[in-house]
Amino acid sequence: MEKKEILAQWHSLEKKWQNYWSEEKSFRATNPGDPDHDPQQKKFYCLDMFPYPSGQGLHVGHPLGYIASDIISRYKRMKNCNVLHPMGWDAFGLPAEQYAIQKGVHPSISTQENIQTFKRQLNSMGISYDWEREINSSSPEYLHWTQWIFLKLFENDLAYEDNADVNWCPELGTVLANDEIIDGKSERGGFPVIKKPMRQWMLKITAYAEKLLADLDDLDWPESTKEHQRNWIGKSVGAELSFQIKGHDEKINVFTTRADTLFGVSFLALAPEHPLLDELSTPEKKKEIETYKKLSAAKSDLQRGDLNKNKSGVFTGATALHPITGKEIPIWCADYVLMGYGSGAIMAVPAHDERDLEFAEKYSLEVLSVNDGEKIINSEHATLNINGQNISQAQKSVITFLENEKLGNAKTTYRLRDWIFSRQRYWGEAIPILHTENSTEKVAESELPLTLPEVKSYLPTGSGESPIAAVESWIQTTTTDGTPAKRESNTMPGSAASSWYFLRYMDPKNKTRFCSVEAEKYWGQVDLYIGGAEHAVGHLLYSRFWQKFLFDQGLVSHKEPFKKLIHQGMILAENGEKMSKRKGNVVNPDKVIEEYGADTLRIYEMFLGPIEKSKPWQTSNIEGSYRFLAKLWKLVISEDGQSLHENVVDADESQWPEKIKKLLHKSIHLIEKDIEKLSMNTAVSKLMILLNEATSAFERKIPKSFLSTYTLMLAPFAPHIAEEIWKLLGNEKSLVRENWPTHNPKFLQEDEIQLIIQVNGKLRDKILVSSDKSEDAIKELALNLEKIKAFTDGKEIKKVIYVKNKLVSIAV
Ligand code: ANZ
Repeated sequence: MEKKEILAQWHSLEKKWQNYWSEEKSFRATNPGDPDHDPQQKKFYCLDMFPYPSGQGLHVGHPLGYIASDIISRYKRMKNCNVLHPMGWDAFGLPAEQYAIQKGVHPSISTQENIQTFKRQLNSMGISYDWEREINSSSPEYLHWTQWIFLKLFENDLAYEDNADVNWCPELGTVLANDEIIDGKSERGGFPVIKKPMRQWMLKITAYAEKLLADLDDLDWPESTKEHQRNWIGKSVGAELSFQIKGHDEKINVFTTRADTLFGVSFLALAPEHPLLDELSTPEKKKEIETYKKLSAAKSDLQRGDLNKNKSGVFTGATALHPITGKEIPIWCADYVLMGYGSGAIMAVPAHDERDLEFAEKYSLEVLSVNDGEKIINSEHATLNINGQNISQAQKSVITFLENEKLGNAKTTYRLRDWIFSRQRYWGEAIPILHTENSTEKVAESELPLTLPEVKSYLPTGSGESPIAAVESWIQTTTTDGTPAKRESNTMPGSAASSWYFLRYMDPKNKTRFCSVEAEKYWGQVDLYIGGAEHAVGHLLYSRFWQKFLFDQGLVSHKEPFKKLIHQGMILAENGEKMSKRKGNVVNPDKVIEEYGADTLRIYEMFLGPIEKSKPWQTSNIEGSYRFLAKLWKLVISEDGQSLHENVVDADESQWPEKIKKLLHKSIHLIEKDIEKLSMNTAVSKLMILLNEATSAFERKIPKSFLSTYTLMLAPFAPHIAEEIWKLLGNEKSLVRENWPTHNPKFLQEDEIQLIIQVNGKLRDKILVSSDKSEDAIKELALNLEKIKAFTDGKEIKKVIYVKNKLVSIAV
């Protein structure tokens, strides 16, 4: 058979099985209450991060995670689980809006087209989604509940308006969340981002800082992702204390994690946005400070903080008094101090803080050492003496002193900021809020979903208002009691819908609740969540927050949404570069399927290497995966592809060579373990070895009994070919819910085991013994070894210990 003919056969059977699965609803998950629901089955909820349906369609990088989660889903169905494996669309967002701006096409229309492409591509790979549960985050049925959850947050004072400094991207005409900014530039487009005070909706995620931190410990997530979240939450335990400003009534509050260094303070530094700055700076310094403030406003927090290698600042002309010694301390303004952290002011201790030292050296400020690395020095005054204490003792002493003198107190801060939840854009969920002259009120729940008005231009106004602000007929309304009101014109950010979509899949068509109580109870947590590591903070933190909030409201039954998480690596171009449209090095899965078949694509992507690793695509290596499947095909299927090959013979397991029985049972067991731990590359390799060994051991006469089991094992990986072989083997039903083969443990035992022989704890010999030997026989054997006798002859044997399958230890 030529490759061309094989592919023609494969392509037609791919279509056939894809249609069959779709018509038979083969991948349908059942909810309690469904007529065909089986309460005996275990549930398994396997979720892929839902994609943004971009105009480019899928590239070969997307399926890496999708294929892996599909393999485990198909496998779990064969293990008799009720598998929820859904897919949907994160359909709001900037690209569709930008496309609308350029082409004048309504975002919902271009998004619909893209969704069709994505769906066609996913189906062409045989991904086993339950399409009855498909969701689209921009649909009224879905956004209804996004808005509803927002209202719950609002009712619980977790959504509020604030005039805070925000990250404003003039180019995009919108504010951005911290996690949407990379190195001071917008993640999308790479445009400059500046600080600007604006009215925004905020979600009080900081109220959940401690829970978000504490509950990380129990999650089966990559340690690096948990660490990322811990750092993002950034808990710091320390103290807050105040310094009197000389000649003023006001005090400056600082936050420090090093209260023990209080005697080493040589200056105070205020963030340029600090509210006391204008008031305390002396007249001759005002101009310089104004200029400095403008300079810092153009920098991102990262440029000011972590990336800042050249610290700068301006002396305010004012001084403060040391709370213990009364010494005069200069007050500076420096932009390495961030307004959004602690109190926006620091006590600087150059001897023990690198940033402060850099600054002190630049501006010739005092550097006073107050510890020798272990013990406190130079820290004595009439009211407090901490010399000789260790650092943590000293911290406690200072904090106790401050608390007694009402100068300060212990304090814990978090780096985590509240979530800026409004966007001045068109294509997002309307925020269901009304503004009357004197109040801010929720839109009545009965008015949800609140859909967007049609607009002529999708362009942001640039003044910080969404284009919908101009649609008077939509904006002007009344409250339920008839008071004139204006609708909120800001929309929600992209990460709103993705913060709860995993709940909607549990009961996607529910019209009265985001999902029914029973469905949520039944599906509970996502058992396995697969998606990119770029979501390590943003999405994964926001969705944990919403889930925790819903949990506290008694609306869901688990406080964490995702039990186990895996990040798939990236597929790079052949030269190791990132695949990008701009570089023209994107490999399209449609083409790969066309040339090699869907199952080859699946096998190849899994065979590339560990799922978590990033790895280059190598078109030349696809041949290897193709040859594996083609070899099987030619071996067991007739030339015309319509029946089994005459090589396939009737012979039951008792007639197989012993070697193959062993290998098969071992492979069933090990592939099962591989799938469970998502080690798909090693599973594929075991399937390849098994086929090779069997082909030669059976001398190309493959018994049906072997082929049946092998086909079932292949099914999660190469489902189209497996279904076809299964059918030609004479089975009437699809193998989707056929049982995964069981292995016979008898065949797992190794024939021989290696044992270490020790005399008085020292290794003296190694032997191979047959695994069925008794303990006594093994001890006897060990004592009679020549090498051992050399150490035991003429001595009294005190003890012989046998540690099963490991060692014999002799004491003399
Ligand atoms: C005195 C001191 C002495 C400090 C010393 C450190 C070392 P983490 O651990 O990250 O929470 N700090 C406080 N507020 C700040 C702000 N708004 N912008 C920039 N820096 C700020 O860091 C806490 C430390 O960071 C605080 O403790 C303070 O400097 C500084 F040997 O106070 B420290």
